[in-house]
Amino acid sequence: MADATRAATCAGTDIAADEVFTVLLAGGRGSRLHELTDETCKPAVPFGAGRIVDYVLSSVAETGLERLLVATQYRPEALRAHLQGPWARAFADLRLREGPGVTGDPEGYRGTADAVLANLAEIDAAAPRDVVVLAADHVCRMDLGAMLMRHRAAGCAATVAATRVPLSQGQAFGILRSDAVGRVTAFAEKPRRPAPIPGDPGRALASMGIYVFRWDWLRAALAEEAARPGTRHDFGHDLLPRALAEGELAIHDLPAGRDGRPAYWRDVGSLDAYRLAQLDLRAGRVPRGLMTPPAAPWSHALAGSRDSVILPGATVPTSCRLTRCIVAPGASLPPGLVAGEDRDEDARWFRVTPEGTVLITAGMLARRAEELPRTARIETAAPADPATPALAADWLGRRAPRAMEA
Ligand code: ADQ
Ligand code: ADP
Repeated sequence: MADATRAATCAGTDIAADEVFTVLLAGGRGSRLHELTDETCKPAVPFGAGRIVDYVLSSVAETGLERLLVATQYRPEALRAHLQGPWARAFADLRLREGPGVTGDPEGYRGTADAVLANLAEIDAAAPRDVVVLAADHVCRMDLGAMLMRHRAAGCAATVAATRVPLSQGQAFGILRSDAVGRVTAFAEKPRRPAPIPGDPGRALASMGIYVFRWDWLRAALAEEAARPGTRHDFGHDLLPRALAEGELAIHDLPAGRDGRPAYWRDVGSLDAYRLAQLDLRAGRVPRGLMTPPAAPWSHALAGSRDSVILPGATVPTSCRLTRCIVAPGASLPPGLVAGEDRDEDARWFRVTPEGTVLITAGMLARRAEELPRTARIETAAPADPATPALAADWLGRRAPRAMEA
């Protein structure tokens, strides 16, 4: 352990990279993205010129965490191709593990914790001191080195990353309270009535779904949880409350991050959050890492539709007028289509969220075909398969090629 010539350390820390094992939870269906996840898991849904998962992968790679296990379950095909393509060389040890749901077991994984339990022997063989568990569906740039340092300094078995969200959105998250020294004192998973931050009535302190666990603790806790009647096999519902009850849960507060980076974090699990985060990216409000996707150049194609998002492989004539729309890959809009101005009319054909985001897919257009003028395709949009930007190739090029285990 003391051999200074041996171990690579996590960026900005003195923590040896080989003491840490990272598990990326990438298996969820993402049902609140509706038709966008009909054919692919949420992490592989396009975002900017890349895919949602590029953000978390960038954070992991930039921190120098080289041992990564990606746990998948629902429709992993596009994710697998993406990992085997642009990302294959970013990690020394990248494993893609398909959950039982993929291989035909109707029960599939039971919850997020089960995705780790299912790979317990493999993680154990790597003998890590700490395990980082991350959700694959967040848009943020996260300094995981700072979080690991915080975890070690706090000395708890578990550390959860937290950020502030508008109180009105608190129901969608695990909501925390912490004391002056950064111990979590209360936690409720998706509470019906989220508690505001003391002294900050408009906001709640939310779990970002990013955790660091001491492996010896997590291994034992997973085994005990698996046998507990009534468990949901879930980090938010079961493992965090367990750590809290044992007085073993510390908080890593994102805005207090060591390096003063702007704190931007969005769970893009709903159509509204997804559309708004894409607009933030276009407006330059999303901090970029070395390998995060840039805004999609084609997303600017439509003058007068600045609050709409055209996904790669969609076709939108310039004569269309779109307001708050998401145009899905493969959708080919007829000239002159107006959408997003009359909710009731839109709702007859398209999906409209309560907040007013309109999702337009090829299937929805087909249902409406009778009524719409038939036209030739006008190509305004882009490559069918979004790729991680050239910058990434450049950065990755500095590393030796490595084969990925599949
Ligand atoms: P949610 O975002 O609702 O809440 P969930 O959707 O269950 O959590 O899953 C998180 C991640 O795990 C996603 O990336 C999902 O794709 C993946 N996943 C889900 N089930 C899986 C399985 N069986 N196998 C592999 N991967 C799986 C969580 C926390 C909250 C917190 C929010 C922050 O529970 O406390 O506030 O994240 O977004
Ligand atoms: P603002 O008042 O800055 O225009 P909001 O009222 O939407 O924006 O949000 C207040 C703060 O909460 C901002 O710092 C914003 O970045 C953050 N925020 C908004 N929505 C979310 C979200 N879903 N998740 C995390 N942080 C959010």
